[in-house]
Amino acid sequence: MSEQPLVGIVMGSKSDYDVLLPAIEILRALEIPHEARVLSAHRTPEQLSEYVETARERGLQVLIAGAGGAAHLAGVMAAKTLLPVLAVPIAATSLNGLDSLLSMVQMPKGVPVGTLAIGKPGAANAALLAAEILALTDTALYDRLAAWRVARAQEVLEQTLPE
Ligand code: RP5
Repeated sequence: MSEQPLVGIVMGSKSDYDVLLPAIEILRALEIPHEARVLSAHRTPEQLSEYVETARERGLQVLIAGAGGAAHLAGVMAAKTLLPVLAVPIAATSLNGLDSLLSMVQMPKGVPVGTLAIGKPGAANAALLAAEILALTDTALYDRLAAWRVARAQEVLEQTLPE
């Protein structure tokens, strides 16, 4: 997107991209400027710090962190910023994302991480929650979000079952 990004999506590996795609698609659909980066809390700690520490001055307002395994990414990011950090646990190990979920949701008191569901539903909801946060001060976005919600309800009402 050419506009100044408002939402920054960080994933621990390119292998997380497919799971985070629903978040990117929703941000696109709601016309929310965003950016996505691969940065790892343990493999690129300095670059991750630089990204998060400069996020606010670069205009970002919400951060989304997606990671698998021990998934310390979101907590490390939250430690470096007062921007809201929304976390998406990713099933990347034999524990199927439960490891990431517990890591993200069990942040010690004082440094919050808003943790969503494991996998693609969590990614989609992270984007929607980011949109709701931004819509607090953006009435045009609020209207787009309301229309999106109405469209989802309409989809359900139009569903038919076999005779
Ligand atoms: C985590 O380890 C990443 O977020 C990813 O979910 C997982 C596996 O990473 P790769 O081995 O695919 O790079 O750090």
